[in-house]
Amino acid sequence: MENQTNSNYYYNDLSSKVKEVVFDPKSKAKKLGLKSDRFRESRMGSSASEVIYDAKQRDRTYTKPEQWGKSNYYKTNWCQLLLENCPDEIDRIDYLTTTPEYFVENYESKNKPCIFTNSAGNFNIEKYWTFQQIYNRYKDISFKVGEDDKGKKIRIKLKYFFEYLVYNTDDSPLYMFESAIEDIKEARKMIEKYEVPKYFREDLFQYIGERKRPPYRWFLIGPERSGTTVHIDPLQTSAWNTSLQGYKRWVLFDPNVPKSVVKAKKFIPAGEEDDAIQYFCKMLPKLVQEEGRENLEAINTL
Ligand SMILES: O=C(O)CCC(=O)C(=O)O
Repeated sequence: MENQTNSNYYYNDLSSKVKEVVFDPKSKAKKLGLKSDRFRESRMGSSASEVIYDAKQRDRTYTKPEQWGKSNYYKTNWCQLLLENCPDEIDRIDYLTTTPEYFVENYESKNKPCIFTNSAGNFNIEKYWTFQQIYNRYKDISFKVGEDDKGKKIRIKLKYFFEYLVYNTDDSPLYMFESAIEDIKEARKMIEKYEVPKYFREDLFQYIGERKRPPYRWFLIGPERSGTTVHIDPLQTSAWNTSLQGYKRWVLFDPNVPKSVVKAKKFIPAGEEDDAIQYFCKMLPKLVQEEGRENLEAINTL
């Protein structure tokens, strides 16, 4: 019952609770544990600014880089509101005590999502995956942050992306979304630095052959407010994700819910884009209101 109240609360539009907040990149860098001098400035350095400007120009040709922050989300407490009012509608399963058989019977075979607690142990976060460790190891390596209109990958050096992570003021920032770690010689070591959870040891994509294998292994770093629009994964499979730092908001729809409903395009605010921040702040609450929470087979969680 408590969950129910919580969910209804979030699904009500939170716009009336939005407040102005102070943009403070120095404390953001501190929170992320980034110690290098380049994160002690009050704004992004000129090399990073140029690289980012160029990437933005190529990534979204329908809007100018100057327009990326037009809604001033960065000056608001929207992300905090989404965090505090997240309806927790997903089962938690203890990785340490749940057998693969139990998981298959109760979740995988029913197409039911869940979150494993105690599973980040498959990654040695302190030793390898803190922001500072990632920065030290990979700062001069380029990773994918977008695609141009011809589908060509846009890659930038991680050191510039980390500056962007700290200093950007975009409404829906670039999202580092590398889909081919195995193609980047200097980053391949990452693959040895985690263990595939015991439930997912079978690699079904191997059966389609290496040439046709779709992207199946990603490395993601998302600045505040970044995200993907609702989508179906390659070959309709379900991914497992481990969140190593920070928070990530999810909404998962049952495959029966029509795409036209899920996408909620008619609720895109005038003059805005169809992106994750708009979806969670503005479009999803309207969609739920129109459909009725009880009629919409969806799960929302952090
Ligand atoms: O991190 C995201 O925004 C999406 C991750 C993803 O695409 C997936 O697991 O399907």
